[in-house]
Amino acid sequence: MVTPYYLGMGINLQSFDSPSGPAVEFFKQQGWVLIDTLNVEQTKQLQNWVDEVAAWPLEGGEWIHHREMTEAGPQLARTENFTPFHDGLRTLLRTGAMLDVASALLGEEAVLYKEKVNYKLTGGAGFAPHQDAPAYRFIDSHISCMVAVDDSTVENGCLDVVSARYDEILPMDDRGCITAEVVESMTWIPAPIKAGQTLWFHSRTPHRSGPNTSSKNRRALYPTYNALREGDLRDAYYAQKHQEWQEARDRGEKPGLSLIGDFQGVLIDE
Ligand SMILES: O=C(O)CCC(=O)C(=O)O
Repeated sequence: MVTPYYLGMGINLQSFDSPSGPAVEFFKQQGWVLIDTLNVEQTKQLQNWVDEVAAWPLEGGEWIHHREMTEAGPQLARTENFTPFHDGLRTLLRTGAMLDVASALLGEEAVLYKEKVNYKLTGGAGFAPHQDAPAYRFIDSHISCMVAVDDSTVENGCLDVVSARYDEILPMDDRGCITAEVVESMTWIPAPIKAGQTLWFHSRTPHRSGPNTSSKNRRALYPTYNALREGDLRDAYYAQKHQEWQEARDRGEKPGLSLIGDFQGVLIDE
């Protein structure tokens, strides 16, 4: 049985001082843990930073914006590769407490592998049940998290996770998502979290999310970290992604949002 404490309140970042402390132990058991990362002021600043990133032009930068078609018209779905171009977000995700927690949960020194904002604005689509690990080609030891920019609720499409099922890569369908039979056999826990909290999850922890059917946006950062022992591979990751997208375009295909087909919305071809 999962201790609800960890979903309701989170562990205060200040008390996260030991690689063998309760957060790490809980993470080892469940494959996820909730940490209170940002205070109210820092959360407001994060919201401003994400507004700034969302206002960057669609073309002309090395960041990558993706848009989806919703009932309200075209909306931003995701921005990737933004830390080189935003000082505040680079400092938040590549140094300090976030990196320390990633290292403690990985059990060794971590480095940022990639980063994205998922906007999930009103009407934005959800994500099919999947594990992240199959999309990470170059690394074996990695961890992801969701830093909530806005409160994330059942209505606006929070994550659902499965506890204590991160031991193996589960059977996948042709999109790289978990097969329907396996999805039905598992217990999914809704994980609503507050703006400023971070839900850390193992890269094999099954997760999914519904669409945003509310009138409130549900923006979140998703940094992924890998063990530095395997190398600082962030540039290689984006180079490979650009190459695969170009190859898809050259074949006359539409590039997807991810390297697996988990996104359930309709992408607008740029
Ligand atoms: O933002 C969400 O609702 C889920 C995102 C997700 O699972 C992913 O981007 O892999």
